[in-house]
Amino acid sequence: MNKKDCIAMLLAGGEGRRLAPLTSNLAKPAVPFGGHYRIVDFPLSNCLNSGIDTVGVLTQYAAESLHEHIGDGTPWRTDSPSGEIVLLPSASSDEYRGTADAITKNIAFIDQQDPEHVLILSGDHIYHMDYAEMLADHKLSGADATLSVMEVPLSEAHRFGIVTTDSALRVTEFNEKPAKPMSSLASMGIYLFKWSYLRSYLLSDMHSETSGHDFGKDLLPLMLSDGSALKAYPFRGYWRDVGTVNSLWEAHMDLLGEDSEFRLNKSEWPMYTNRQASRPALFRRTLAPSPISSMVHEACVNEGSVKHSVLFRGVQIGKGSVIADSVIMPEAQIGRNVKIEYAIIGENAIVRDGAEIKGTPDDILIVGPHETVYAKPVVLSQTALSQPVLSTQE
Ligand code: ADQ
Ligand code: ADP
Repeated sequence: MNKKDCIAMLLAGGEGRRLAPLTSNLAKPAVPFGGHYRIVDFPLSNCLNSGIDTVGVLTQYAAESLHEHIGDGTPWRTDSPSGEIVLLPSASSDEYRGTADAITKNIAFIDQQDPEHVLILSGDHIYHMDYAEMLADHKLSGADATLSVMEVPLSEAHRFGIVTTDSALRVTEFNEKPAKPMSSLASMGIYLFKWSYLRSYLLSDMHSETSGHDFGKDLLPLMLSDGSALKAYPFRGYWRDVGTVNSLWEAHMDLLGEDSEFRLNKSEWPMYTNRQASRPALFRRTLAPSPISSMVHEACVNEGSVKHSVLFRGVQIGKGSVIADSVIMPEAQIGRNVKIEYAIIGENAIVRDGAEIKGTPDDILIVGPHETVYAKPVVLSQTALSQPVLSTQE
C-alpha cells in the first residue's frame, strides 16, 4: 500500500453518561441530531469534504448502534480507490482503557496505512471544519502535534482541556478540565500528530501503571513536559461539544431563528448520512417580539401547535398539544393536550394524552428513547400505572 499523507482515527466509544437516558442503548455519537443526522455524521462528513479518504472508527460502548449506522461507510467514502471507512471495535477481552489506549490498540491498522500524519477526532461535536487547512498549518509549523482550539465562555471552561499559548501560538500550558480555569481557550479534542512521534509515545504509555491512557489527562501533559513542539490551531467557526443535555439542546436551538449561527447541509459543505436526507420544512413567523421558527422533517403529522422546536422525521403530535423550545426525536408520538417545553423527547418515545413535560432553559428535561410518559395524576388502576420516566441532566 502506498504511503498516506494523513488518515483520521475517530474516537466513538465513549459512554456518554451525561446524556443519559438518551444514551441508554446508544453510543453518544449515534444520538440523533438536527432532524436527519446522527452526531457522528459531522466528523465523517468533514473527513469526506476535507479529502481524508481513510477513517478508522473506534467503537466500544453500545457499538452495535454505530455499526448499524455506519455499515461499510459507503456514504462517507471519497472516490479514492485506496480509501476506506473501517470500524475498529474494542475486543471484549481487551477493552479500550482510554482515548489514547484505543489508538494504541490499533497501531497495527495505522501502520498498515503508513501515514505521515494522524488526525484524532471525537465523535461528539457539531461543526463543519476543513481538516485540510489544519493539516497545512501543522505541516508549515513542523510541530510534533497540533491541537485545534477555540474560545469558550469562561463558565464552561471547566468542561474542556484548557490551553495557554505564546504569541507564536506554541502551547505553553495544558490543563485537562481544571476546577478553576485561568483561561477560556479550549482544546477541541481534535489533534494532528506526526505518526512516528505519536507512535513512540503510545508505546511507552501502554506500559505505564500510573497513566489513565487518555490524550487530555495523560499524553498531552507528558508531551508538553518533555519539551515537545505543540502548536495551537485557532478554529474560527461554529463548534459545539454536545456531551451534556443542555449543550445538545442548545445546539438544536442554534439551528433555529432567522439568523441561525449554524446551517446544516450547506452547498459548499454537504452533510452525508446513511439515508436519503430531504430538506426540512421551516416555519417562520415574523410577528413581534421576535421571529419564531421551527424545523419540521418528513412524515411528521402535527395537529397541535409547535413553536421554536425541531421535529425529526415521523413525529406525531395530537390535537390541542403545545410544543415549545423542544427537540422531538424520530418517530416520537405525542398524544392530545400534551404540554412540552424545554425538553428533548427521545426516538420512539410515547407521551400520552394530557401529560406535561415542562423544563426550563437551565434544566432541560429528557424522555428516553422508547419510554412512555403518562399524564399525572393518573386515574387508572394500579396495574396500568407506570411511572413517568423523566430525568434531568447530570
Ligand atoms: P471529553 O469530551 O470529556 O474531553 P471524552 O468524552 O473522554 O473526552 O472522549 C472524547 C471522545 O473519545 C468521545 O468522542 C468519546 O466517545 C471517545 N471515547 C472516550 N473513551 C473512549 C474509548 N475508551 N474508546 C473509544 N473512544 C472513546 C476531550 C478532551 C478535552 C477537550 C474536549 C473537547 O480530553 O481536552 O477539551 O474533548 O470536547
Ligand atoms: P397557532 O398559533 O394557534 O399555532 P397558526 O395559525 O400559527 O396557529 O398555525 C396553524 C397551524 O400550523 C397549527 O396547527 C400550528 O400547530 C402549526 N404551526 C404553527 N407554527 C408552527 C411552527 N413554527 N412549526 C410547526 N407548525 C406550526
